[in-house]
Amino acid sequence: MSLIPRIRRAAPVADIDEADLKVTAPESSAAGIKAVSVALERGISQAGMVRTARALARLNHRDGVDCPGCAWPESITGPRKPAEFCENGAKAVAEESTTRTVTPQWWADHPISALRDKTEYWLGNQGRITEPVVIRPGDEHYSPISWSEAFALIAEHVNSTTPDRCVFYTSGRTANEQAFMYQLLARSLGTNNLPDCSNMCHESSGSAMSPTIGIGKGTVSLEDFEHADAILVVGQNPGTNHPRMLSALADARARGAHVVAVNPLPEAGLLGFSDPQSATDVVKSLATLGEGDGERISDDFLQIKVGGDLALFQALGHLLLHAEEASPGTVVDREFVESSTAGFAEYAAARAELDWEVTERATGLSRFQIERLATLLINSKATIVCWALGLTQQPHSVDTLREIVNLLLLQGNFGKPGAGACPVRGHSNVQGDRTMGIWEKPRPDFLDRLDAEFGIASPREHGYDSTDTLTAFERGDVDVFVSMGGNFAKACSDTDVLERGMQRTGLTVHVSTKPNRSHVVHGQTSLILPTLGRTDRDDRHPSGAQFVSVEDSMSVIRSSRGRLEPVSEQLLSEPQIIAGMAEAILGHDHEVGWRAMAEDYDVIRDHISRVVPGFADYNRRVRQKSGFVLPNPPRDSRSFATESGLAHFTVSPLEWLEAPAGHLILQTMRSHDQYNTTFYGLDDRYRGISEGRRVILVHPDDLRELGFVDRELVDVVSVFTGSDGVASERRADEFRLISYPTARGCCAAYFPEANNLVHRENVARESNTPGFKAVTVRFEPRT
Ligand SMILES: Nc1nc2c(c(=O)[nH]1)N[C@H]1C(S)=C(S)[C@@H](COP(=O)(O)OP(=O)(O)OC[C@H]3O[C@@H](n4cnc5c(=O)[nH]c(N)nc54)[C@H](O)[C@@H]3O)O[C@H]1N2
Ligand SMILES: Nc1nc2c(c(=O)[nH]1)N[C@H]1C(S)=C(S)[C@@H](COP(=O)(O)OP(=O)(O)OC[C@H]3O[C@@H](n4cnc5c(=O)[nH]c(N)nc54)[C@H](O)[C@@H]3O)O[C@H]1N2
Ligand SMILES: [Mo]
Repeated sequence: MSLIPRIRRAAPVADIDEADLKVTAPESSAAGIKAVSVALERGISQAGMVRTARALARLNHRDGVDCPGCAWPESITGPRKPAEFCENGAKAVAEESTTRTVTPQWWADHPISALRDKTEYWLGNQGRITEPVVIRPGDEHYSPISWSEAFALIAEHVNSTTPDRCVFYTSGRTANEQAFMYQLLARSLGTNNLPDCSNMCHESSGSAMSPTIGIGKGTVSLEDFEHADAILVVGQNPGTNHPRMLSALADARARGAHVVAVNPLPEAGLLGFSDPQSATDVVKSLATLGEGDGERISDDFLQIKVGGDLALFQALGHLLLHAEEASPGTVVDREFVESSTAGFAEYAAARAELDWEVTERATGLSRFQIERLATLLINSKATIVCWALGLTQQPHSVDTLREIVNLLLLQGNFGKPGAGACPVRGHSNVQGDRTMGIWEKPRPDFLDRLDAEFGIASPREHGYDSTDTLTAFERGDVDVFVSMGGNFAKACSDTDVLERGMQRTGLTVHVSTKPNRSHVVHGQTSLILPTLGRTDRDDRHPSGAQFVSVEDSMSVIRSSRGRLEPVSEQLLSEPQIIAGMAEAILGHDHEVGWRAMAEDYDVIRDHISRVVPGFADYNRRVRQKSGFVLPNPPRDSRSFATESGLAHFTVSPLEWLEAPAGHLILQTMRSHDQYNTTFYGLDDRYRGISEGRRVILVHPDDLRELGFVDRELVDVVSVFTGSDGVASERRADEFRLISYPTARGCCAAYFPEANNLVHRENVARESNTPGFKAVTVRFEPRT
């Protein structure tokens, strides 16, 4: 008997109506009882009570499913909390385990022209795609196609062009096994065109850390939060994007650590927190309990201007050096600096002087606030600096992050308990994808091992990253675009330019779970290949049920095994789809044993164990209860795998973002009710904004100075001077201005609504990450 759930829940009929927008006062504390009730309500409406309970019961538990929400780790040594509950993790699961379906009949009912008018909210909420579909030139609808015909069609397109005109994009939900096969496919074919969402996300972190400390990953473990004296949370909104991090912060604070938030917005999760741990108790007593105010999370909140962090960290470096001069041997870890680092003298010389007027203008902070933070750091024996996208998506991001490395090096905050750099990664396996070789600039030693393992000849020239891909689309240089998850058309910058380019492309292939914008602004021919998600059971293999594995933000590798019955018998796993494409393109007699890998994921892991450092004995170690931890030289042994074997201080010129008169600096961010380009719902609860998304949050004094009023409807115009020296404008119409307590001189809007305002050349230097938090804008009244 098929266990495929028979109850099909209805999808929302209505799309977003911005006229319904509601605005209330922002909240000052995150999580709490409300979080549990909202999450359960969403789960039940998508998947029903039984399926929701089944999915949530095993979330982030040993031998369970790795939460597809974020990359925050679970404890591997300490006691596991009985119900590690996270509202947005539960929503991520509800989104995937939904019993709503997008069937061939659904595609027949919805012409592509009608789908182009829908928002991501409506598209994603239609449900899980049940069968492979195709649209060919002149068609008005996607229609069913068999898997073998789909693979043959891909082969036909790939084999009639050159590898450099094929692009293989990856989104960070892709687990290790499939990521490894996918990069192997691209390289067997002859291209390193492997852009991924990481290029738009934490690439700046890797670009800053690899040359300075010899590794592009964080150097702390979760246990370090139990030993830190000071924890800085900079450019990050954990209450929404990494809610389980709030428990680590609250525990640290309860034992006496100091937590300081640096952010232009007073985000609820940075201010206060109510622990929703015991979900069942909470649900039982929901009717009688009040929400409560929550405990404080941070001791101090520095409301910095967007782009002001480089100035802040330079000022902190100056103050620490100054304090060291006043009482030598008390601040700088001399022994560490002398034995393990290079470049200290140049750094100290560059930070000797400080212009306070400029610092205050660049940061929007007072000298007093910065000195108070410096005092905290001076007194701290172990400091962790956490950051996310508020620091990675600006022209000078790599400089800012190198300045954080400088500050950590000064006090020897590497390789000791309670200290280190903590870039908090986004997608649940984005870090693992890079470890598996999803990278447009692969290291030659990686390719050497790959070639030796498989008898292929990988190309050595670098391929396209995400921004290069956008430019290649614009130039008409892409013939085949394959997307392993994700929604590139909506996630990248300059979306109008990209959409036009994508529509000119010969073939687009989307391996997806749910409909999205990239499917409807497709290439001339387009395939949608439906796949199993993390929570789905993957057992249609000769060797029985399979599991996959992922790497979290702290380099822990763990298995993930889905248990839910898939919504359709037609779904294939990602390894099966990659093998199908590879055999069709490269032939059944290709050197690589594609089929064997797709049938038994142990075979993939055996290959990985011989190609990727740190994965020896992968199949045994991944089956250990707590998985295993990858080597991390700064953390494990205070050593730095740079060319010199030393960690490097660096010197960057001061830079910040300042808008010309009549303009503000716009940052784009996530609401509490979305996952990147997918929207769970329309309630950005902590910020008090619901039922609408086309809003711009502006400080009331800026609103007044610019001559606008709260709730006024405006068109937004961005200004950017490109490499040709020409200032160009981008427009996004009909946004509502909301008076909001953000820092002065800047404003905030939601991603992806504002993406079209970001010029494709507005990127972070060195990492090429789009300047999603550095857009100069002005408002025009609607006439
Ligand atoms: N529920 C949920 N979870 C998610 C995601 C999701 O969409 N939904 N996305 C996942 C992904 S892929 C990622 S990468 C992460 C993203 O996690 P975050 O980086 O937390 O995501 P953003 O919403 O972009 O928030 C950026 C934060 O930086 C602040 N900020 C903006 N500019 C500046 C600045 O110049 N300086 C400073 N100091 N702060 C600034 C903003 O006010 C905001 O609080 O979350 C992951 N987790
Ligand atoms: N303006 C602005 N733009 C941004 C950002 C920003 O802060 N501001 N952030 C950037 C960041 S950090 C990121 S990571 C990117 C995100 O960019 P992407 O990773 O490309 O986008 P997502 O919205 O995460 O992808 C959602 C789609 O993935 C598919 N999917 C979900 N689960 C699975 C699965 O298990 N397998 C497969 N094959 N498909 C699946 C579904 O069809 C869904 O529609 O966006 C970037 N864009
Ligand atoms: Mo991300």
